[in-house]
Amino acid sequence: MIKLNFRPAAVAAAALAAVLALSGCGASSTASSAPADNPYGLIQPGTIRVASLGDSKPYTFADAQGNFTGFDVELFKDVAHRAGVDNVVFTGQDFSGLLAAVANGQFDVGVAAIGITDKRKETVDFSEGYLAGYLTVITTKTSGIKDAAGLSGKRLGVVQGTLQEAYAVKNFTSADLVRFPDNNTAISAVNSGSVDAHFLDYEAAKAYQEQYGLVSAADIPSFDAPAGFAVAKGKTAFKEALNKGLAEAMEDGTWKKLYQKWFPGSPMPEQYLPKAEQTASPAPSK
Ligand code: SNW
Repeated sequence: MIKLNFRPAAVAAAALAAVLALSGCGASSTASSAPADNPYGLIQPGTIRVASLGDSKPYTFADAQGNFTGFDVELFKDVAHRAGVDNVVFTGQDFSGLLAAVANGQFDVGVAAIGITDKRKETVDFSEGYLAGYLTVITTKTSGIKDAAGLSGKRLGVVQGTLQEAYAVKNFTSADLVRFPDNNTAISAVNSGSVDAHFLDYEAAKAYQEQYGLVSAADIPSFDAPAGFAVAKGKTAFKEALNKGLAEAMEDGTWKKLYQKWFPGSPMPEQYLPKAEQTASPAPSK
């Protein structure tokens, strides 16, 4: 493959490449080509492999044809395009394995309304936040559960590895937690009566309420853990390109357009709107 050619510049470049390879300075050990061809250290240069979820409508889900869509999916594709990558491949995973799969290099990024927390930052890095909302308990019309206190002695579903699981362990101590691999399985259990309620993200809860006539019993703010794109630690150029694309998508109104498309009628977190549309008055200048 390498043609030997003794022009001084080529020799110098080859020597430099050898030094970089020996010193491990190729940024990412998973990069399969030189950093110059693969500035983001992608698993396959030119393609972004995304770990996602097939059943978190309207954030991330697979449609009837098996194509991934939803707010997070469309926002991520837009941001990837701004970063110069149009080939974006989504794969459905169980939530519990998602961050580990990103950390160990099976995927370039995790996109699934993943809340940014210090605990998760031990495993992966995150882009800036792009969504801040509520965690919601949904139940049947006949369960009698009207609020969080009503969960006492009841069987409550959570998806393994979610913030809902952590919150329930800490705060719903008198509920009987039942762990599920994904939302669809948990909602089937609610509908069949084998659990009394399920605890999931606000917009996904809304979608299931509409689909199955379920009702919300509690909304818990999760604004301190806004969703971000999860990337392997050390992929700084990739993370920064995503952050730049995100900021542009927010400033030019793309974020707002997607939010209104996928979350119609939901309260809009102001911090992601174009600066000119944010009403919070700036600190008075003296
Ligand atoms: O923390 C929230 C955030 O404020 C926004 O509402 C989007 O969802 C969250 O990131 C929480 N999401 C859960 C989590 O990060 C569940 C993710 C999922 O089921 N896909 O664990």
